[in-house]
Amino acid sequence: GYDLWLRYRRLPQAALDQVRPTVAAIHWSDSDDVRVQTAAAELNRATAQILGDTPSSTATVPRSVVLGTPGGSPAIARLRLDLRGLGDEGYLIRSTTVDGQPVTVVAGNTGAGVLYGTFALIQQIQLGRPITGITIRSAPKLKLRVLNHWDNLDGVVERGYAGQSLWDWWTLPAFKDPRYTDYARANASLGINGTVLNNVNAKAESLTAPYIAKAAALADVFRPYGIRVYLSARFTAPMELGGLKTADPLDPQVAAWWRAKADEIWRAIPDFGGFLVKANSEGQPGPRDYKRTHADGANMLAAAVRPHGGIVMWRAFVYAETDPEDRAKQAYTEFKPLDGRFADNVIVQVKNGPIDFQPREPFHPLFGAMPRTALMPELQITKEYLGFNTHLVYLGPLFAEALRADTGRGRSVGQVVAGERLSGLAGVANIGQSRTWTGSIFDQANWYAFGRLAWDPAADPDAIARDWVGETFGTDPRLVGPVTAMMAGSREAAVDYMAPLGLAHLMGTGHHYGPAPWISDLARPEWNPVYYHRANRAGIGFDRTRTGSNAVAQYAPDIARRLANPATTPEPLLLWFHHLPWDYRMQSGRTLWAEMVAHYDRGVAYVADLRRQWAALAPLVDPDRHAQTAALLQIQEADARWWRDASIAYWSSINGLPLPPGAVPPE
Ligand code: GCW
Repeated sequence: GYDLWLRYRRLPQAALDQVRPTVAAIHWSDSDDVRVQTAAAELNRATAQILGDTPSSTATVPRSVVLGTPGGSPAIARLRLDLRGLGDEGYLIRSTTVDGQPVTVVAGNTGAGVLYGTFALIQQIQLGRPITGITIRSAPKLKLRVLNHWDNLDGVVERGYAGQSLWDWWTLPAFKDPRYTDYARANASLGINGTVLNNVNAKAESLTAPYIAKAAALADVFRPYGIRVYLSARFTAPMELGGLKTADPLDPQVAAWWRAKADEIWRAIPDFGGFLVKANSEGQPGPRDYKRTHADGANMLAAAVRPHGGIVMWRAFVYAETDPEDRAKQAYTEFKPLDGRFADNVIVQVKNGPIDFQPREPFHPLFGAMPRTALMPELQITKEYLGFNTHLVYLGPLFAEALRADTGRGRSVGQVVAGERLSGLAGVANIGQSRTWTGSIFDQANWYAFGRLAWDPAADPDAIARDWVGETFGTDPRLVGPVTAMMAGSREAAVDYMAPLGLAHLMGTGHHYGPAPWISDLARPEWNPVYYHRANRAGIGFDRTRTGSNAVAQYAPDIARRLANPATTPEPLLLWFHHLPWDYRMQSGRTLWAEMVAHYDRGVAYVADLRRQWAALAPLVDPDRHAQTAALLQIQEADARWWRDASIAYWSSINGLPLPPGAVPPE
């Protein structure tokens, strides 16, 4: 699994016959742009492995792939390609002729565009698609496409299920593990252009000179792949490292400390991206400790990084221990009044839903509600709440659902965040030292889907899965169709067996693995599952209408109106917004209770089916990857039954109802 989707294996003969004649040679001459050199090297490597021989790279042999920018390559310039609208990172792949010779051109306005175009061309070859007679134009819809690593300096990855952190802080900066290059290749192949190296629960030490030097070494590895490095910053670093008495953002000494720190970092990393900050959230320090606003805090840091062209990603994931308000409302309550108050190099990072990466949440009400503020959605690639690395849950549909959600303001979430100014998408990484990178083969697809959706939030998750399967397992249609279908329904299955019909936050305390809807005695009320499901003899669900917390009022009027009424609330979100009697009549005609049980059964049945389908694919997958996946599916099936049986047992202890007719009895 180490090769990920960059598995450059020889194509079957039929496909080879189609592709081979057109990749006889690679020509490039932007030798001063390292990203073009990277592109050429990658194409060389891919074609050598996929097609079986190394193409020459000199200009004298007949050219069949020409890479470059009009500014750096006379050959590209002569073609007078129309590269308008492609921006700094877009590309054009076009089959044409040069001096009577057929060529495939990969062009961009910058080396980054050439690099991304080259990976797109490699994908065509990997998938056995023709590369003659094609024109492919593509440019990213979002500017910042970044991974957030929740990696601690001691190597532990918070919510990581793929082993220790990839960054070996101990041997950096001297030793640049070749794996860092492979990490960069994988990201560049998806268009990911930034990485935040350390956990948002940040230690001040990450901003000390030794760690800056280590980060600089990683930045050197990533630069040829168009990837910038960012760091999570601890708000009280001026006190912990600088000996100041305060971290008050309006204190001139504090601001001066951050300016000097920024200068120091940019001296070591000239293309450093900036800071990510988790402030006043789950015990982290922040501007509220000094009675300042989140805008005050963010803008002070923004001023420090501004001279270097840096940015600040400021998280809106806040909920206070002392605040009795519905947790789902708190970020909006705190941030909405700050609209228009953030500096223009600040982007507010907002989780896709209002609670915390649950199997299903409605979209966050801040999207569309802060028209004068750049917002970037944060998705969780690591499956903290979706079965860690053991469950086969393809997150493409979850990500796409979040990005396509209609804000009620004429545009989807993906569209409102794709502004002219700063824009982006953050993904909490699922990567570690595991040989498979992500702790399982299928979790690689979630990294992949994140990257593809950051490039184009409107992309179709099933088409993304299909590409991933083809690149990862090969293009045999007997495999691609079934595996893509297995993936397509897997997230809905997880929702069914974990948290159907809009339920959320039912998981075990601390580790977040497995069911524990009965927990009611944790120190903070909003950590208890009972806070969220509110089940009693009369019914179940969280009333977020006017008779309850009125969280619906945070949405645009049309959406709010629909969500205020159970009859017009989408059933998958029903219990997120409403407390309803167990015999509430569902669209299927079943009672709510019978419907819940049917969902649990459906989820378990889906996983049982995954196992059967995967077993049947054994002849088409290499034994190692097949065996690992089969073993994990076995765990998943047991877990799905556990979720179902424990949940149903608990709910029926509360509602006193028997299992509905036709339900599968627990084991
Ligand atoms: O989901 C919660 C996680 C924490 C995480 C926090 C956050 C990094 O359980 O582990 O802390 O979210 O997003 O800040």
